[in-house]
Amino acid sequence: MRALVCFVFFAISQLCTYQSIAAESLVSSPNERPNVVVIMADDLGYGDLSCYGAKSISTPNIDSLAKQGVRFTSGYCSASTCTPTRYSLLTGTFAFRKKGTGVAPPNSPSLIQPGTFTLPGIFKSAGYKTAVVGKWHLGLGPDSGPNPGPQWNGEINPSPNHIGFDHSYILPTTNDRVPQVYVRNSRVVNLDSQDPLWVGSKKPTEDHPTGESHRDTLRMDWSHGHNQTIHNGIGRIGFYTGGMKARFRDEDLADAWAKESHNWIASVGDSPFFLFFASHDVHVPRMVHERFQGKSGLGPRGDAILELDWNVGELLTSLEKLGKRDNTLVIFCSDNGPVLDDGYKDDAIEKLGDHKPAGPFLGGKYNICEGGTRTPFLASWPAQMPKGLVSDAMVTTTDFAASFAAMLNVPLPEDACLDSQNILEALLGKPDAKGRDWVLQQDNGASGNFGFRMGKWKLMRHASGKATNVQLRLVQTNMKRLQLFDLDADPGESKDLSEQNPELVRELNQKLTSVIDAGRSRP
Ligand code: NG6
Ligand code: CA
Repeated sequence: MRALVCFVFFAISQLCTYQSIAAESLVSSPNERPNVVVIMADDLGYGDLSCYGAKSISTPNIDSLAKQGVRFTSGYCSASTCTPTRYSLLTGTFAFRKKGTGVAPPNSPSLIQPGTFTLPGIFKSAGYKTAVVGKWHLGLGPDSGPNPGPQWNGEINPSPNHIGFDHSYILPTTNDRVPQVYVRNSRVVNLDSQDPLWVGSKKPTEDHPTGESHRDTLRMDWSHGHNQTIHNGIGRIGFYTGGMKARFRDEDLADAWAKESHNWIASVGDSPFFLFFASHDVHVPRMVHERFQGKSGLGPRGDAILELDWNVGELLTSLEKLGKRDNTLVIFCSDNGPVLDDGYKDDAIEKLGDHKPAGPFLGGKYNICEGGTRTPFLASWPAQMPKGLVSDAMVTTTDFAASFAAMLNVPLPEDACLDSQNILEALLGKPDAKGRDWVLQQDNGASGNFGFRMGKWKLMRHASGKATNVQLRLVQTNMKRLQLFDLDADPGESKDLSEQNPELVRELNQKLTSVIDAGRSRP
């Protein structure tokens, strides 16, 4: 078996060499360099889109990407929560390698400090204009010195503008965490200096209204957590005061992202561009615009899927109108798998009906089951790519850095993008492109739980014995340390085959351990 594994790795390394040569010739002329838009949905599961088999909901705009490009059946984000996935997306390095990259609190310092080699930096050095619009959730401000974290009332440094983005318009954390303000290019938008913004983790005054003390006034009640400062009738995680003119309505986020993206793409003129479009849908609180409320029949979670689909449609329309759709590679993915009750009583469970947010897979957000990280993944570049293709190649969000570096002939420094692989051929839907040979799945990071897939085999390794949300019901289950699944025969990870295949379990566990211990997995 060991010989077989070695041979597979040798073959793959040869294939990677071949892939990068082929990729260079594929897009060698600068005129053929596409604009790139990465759309990352939030908490969207494999089964949440009609192009992935959902019957109770229709997502025509996102589905159009599948029709005009490639739909991946083995597309993965790197972690089953937001912050670590975004960290590895932008750095090309697995988040578990850097401490403190679990779900970031409101005053978190920037988890990516200036000087880090980043995905937007790759585009920038190839002459692209770069922007991020949407949810950030990677911290802001310095991580050392007298005032670590975001300087809400001044210039926020570092912000996305200091780590590779020319332009940024962001929701700083996630919308169930304070504060509800936009930050554009390092400054809180519409902040009145007479009404400074304060953000903290302790109640500022005894009489500060909270989701607990004023529960009867809430428009959306909480089920766990989310009972601190109230804004827009919704209890949040964390406390804040001031900045009243800067605060937005949750209902207006999707419109704000659409408008800002359109204006920014219009502003770049003929320059090639990279846009990271990070939607907040379908994360809690699911308080969508009035025109989507009650429209899905699945409750606010379904309504948020409709709003997300609308947002993607607006973005595609902007590209069309600006004459840029044909030469723009649009990638659609998610930051982690689905969750139903994520802390608010929003009928996600009650109105679910037959809808299966994770499709055929087990689990979702917070765990290492397939549903946690195997998510919708689409790529479409009308000028160059095949249309309507379904690909089983394994591709991950961590691989964008090495893939686009290869496309743009940007060399990767030895000590950067430590886990990113060049899967450009697979991303572009080239026939026979295999993508990755293995995929590592982490949860929020601190648990030490990992999933590891090679071909059809999936190893689950639970260091802590605990797994959350396995049945999408926020349950804790006692998990056996090592389990093995045959994903071809059993995509739902229901039959543990570890006892029948001890040698295979040992091999996969050793490979997983070596990826972790080596400190890097990029050759
Ligand atoms: C959890 C929150 C959850 C969500 C998650 C982060 C509670 C009880 N749960 O701690 O609501 O905010 O963090 O989600 O507070 S993520 O998609 O941004 O990773
Ligand atoms: Ca998320």
